Amino acid sequence: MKSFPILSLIASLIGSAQAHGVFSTLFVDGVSQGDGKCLRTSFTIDKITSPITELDSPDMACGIVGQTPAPDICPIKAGAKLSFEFRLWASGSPPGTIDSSHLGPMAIYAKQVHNTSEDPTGTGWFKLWEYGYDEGSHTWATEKLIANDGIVSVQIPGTMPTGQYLIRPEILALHNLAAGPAQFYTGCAQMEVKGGSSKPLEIPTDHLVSIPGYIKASDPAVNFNSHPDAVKNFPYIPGGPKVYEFPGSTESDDIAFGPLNGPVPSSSTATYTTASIPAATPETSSPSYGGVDKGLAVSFDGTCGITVGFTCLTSVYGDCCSSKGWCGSTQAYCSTFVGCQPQFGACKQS
Ligand SMILES: [Cu+2]
Repeated sequence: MKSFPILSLIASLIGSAQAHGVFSTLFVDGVSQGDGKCLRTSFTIDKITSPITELDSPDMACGIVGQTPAPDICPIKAGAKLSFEFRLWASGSPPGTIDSSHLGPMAIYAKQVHNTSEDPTGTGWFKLWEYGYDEGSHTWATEKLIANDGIVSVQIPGTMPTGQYLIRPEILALHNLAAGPAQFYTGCAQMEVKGGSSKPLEIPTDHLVSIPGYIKASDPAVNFNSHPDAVKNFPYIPGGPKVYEFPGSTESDDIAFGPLNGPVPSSSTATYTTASIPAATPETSSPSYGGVDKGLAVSFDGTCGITVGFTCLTSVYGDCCSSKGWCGSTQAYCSTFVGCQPQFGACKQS
């Protein structure tokens, strides 16, 4: 019987070489936006379906061609349902979602951007939804996905601030750990949320991560062998940050793996409260917060200054407002000698 494990290994290697997956299509309230539309993907290169296995690769952010912006942006009403289709091949031929061997968790991340053509790598990413392994039904997220014809959905919170975002569905396949690393499959849709909160996006810093960087090769979440033959020690704990729940958010797994045209709860009308700006605590070695008007809204898009009326203080882009009206945290933004604007953020006398 010595040949059997070898044959089965060869079979599994062939299987994993042939049948991967790709995020191919975005749906808004059940309506396809068109294959590839608004997505940072490619329908002409075969490797687009290949797994990403180097966790520090920029490909982790938006996929294998994810550094290249899509030419379009899909407008989304706050409260809309977004659905993401994964396919074996971008073209849909031959049909399929991802090979059923690819057992593992899924998540959906988002990042607010000044412009959807931005480099997607770096901080600002937060998690809207995740699904690991359900011990009650003995089901991994990818099994739910395959059973749902490759569709996973999330409701954009009604209180999500208006603005441009990248949204990033993720599959983490853990079936092949005996032979190789964990496999990520991801991509990004470029979208503009309309009719949401006019308040700035305020994600607690412990919910914000950098991609790549949010998961390391040593993390238990990427070292849990999901292969049916592997000895497993549940529960499986997904990696990355905790899911950020917007005020009045209604995320549920019923929506996630429900039908494309299934009902969605009416969008939330919860009011948004702006966190108060921390009191000034000047120290000689750190930026001074001298003249900041505490009534200013925190920049949600990286702009600042008198014309937009935003402060950079506590913004995700950095605390300092440059002479040209952009938030940042380096010398070019923070030095008073190059025009840092102390009334719209922190500045340094150097
Ligand atoms: Cu694969």
